[in-house]
Amino acid sequence: MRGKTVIGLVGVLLAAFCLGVLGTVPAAAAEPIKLSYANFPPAPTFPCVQMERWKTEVEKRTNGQVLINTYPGGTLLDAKDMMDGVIAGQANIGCLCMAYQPGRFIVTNSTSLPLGIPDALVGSLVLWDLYNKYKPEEFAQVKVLTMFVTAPSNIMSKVPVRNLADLKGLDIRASGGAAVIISALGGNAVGMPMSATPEALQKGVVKGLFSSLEVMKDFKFAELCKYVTLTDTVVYPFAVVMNMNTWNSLPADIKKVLDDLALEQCRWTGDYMDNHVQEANKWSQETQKVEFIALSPEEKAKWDEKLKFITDKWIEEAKAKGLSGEAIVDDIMALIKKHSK
Ligand code: DTR
Repeated sequence: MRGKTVIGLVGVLLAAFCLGVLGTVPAAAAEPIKLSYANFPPAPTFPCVQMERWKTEVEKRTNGQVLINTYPGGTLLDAKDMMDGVIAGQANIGCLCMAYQPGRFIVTNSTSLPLGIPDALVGSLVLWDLYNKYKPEEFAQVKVLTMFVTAPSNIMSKVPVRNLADLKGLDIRASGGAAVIISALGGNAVGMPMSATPEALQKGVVKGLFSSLEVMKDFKFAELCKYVTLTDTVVYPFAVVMNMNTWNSLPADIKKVLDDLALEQCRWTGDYMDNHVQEANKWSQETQKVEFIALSPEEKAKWDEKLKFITDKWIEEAKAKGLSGEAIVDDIMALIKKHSK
């Protein structure tokens, strides 16, 4: 009887010792945390490429404790439902293009003003710093996992656009700040998410679009749009957000992995975007015989002149909404300088 008690006691002590020393054993044996990640455009496009990269890194860095199920192509949430869908918990994570809801994301959409963001890498770093400085109210209900922007936008069209007269009244698909710019240049801006654009181009609802040029390859727009007019103007800002209850339920070590990845993912995506645009341009020119139209300095000066009022007008509108519009614009200019070095 006594012998059995001793054996039992030793067993208990041994188990307690193992738990103490190998505290990770029960955790590793626990079920992994499964998270859904919704995205609106098709899988081969850049928002989904960055999503797959993030998934791979998170699964690796948490040793499989977190598994991410990705849903590209609007299969879980559509472009315009993304933010509210994540807030409501229809997906744990979602990737959204903030330019599709200009009135909702005023501070972060200011990166779409014509302020000279030179590329996606610099723009992404500018956006991330801006977000962290202002922490706008519209993100209070979610955890922001990262942000990034596209490369600057150019006009892709079925007909050549060599000057302002060619653009006059032309139906060009653009959203948010990009739509403001197309309108200011005299075009007819037609708003819709990128995911609706292939059909609109095919059916002739629009004659072209205003976006970063990697879509010429990723959406095969080069098969329809044989002209690119180089303006290198506006970028479109994106955010990746997580449902707040999901975030609050995560263990501290997992939260740290996700926080540590935020800036790295912003930089990775900007870099991927810039390189991918180069590849897409080569493909468009060499295999699709797309003509790239560079504006003469005199013509470009006329275009820039038309955009001058946009920033001042935005500052006034931001002020009317209680935001420090001037300070935000000054910050963007300073951040462009800082990150361009
Ligand atoms: N330029 C924005 C955003 C954008 C650029 N490339 C892609 C690819 C897939 C979805 C969105 C975007 C736009 O025109 O919507």
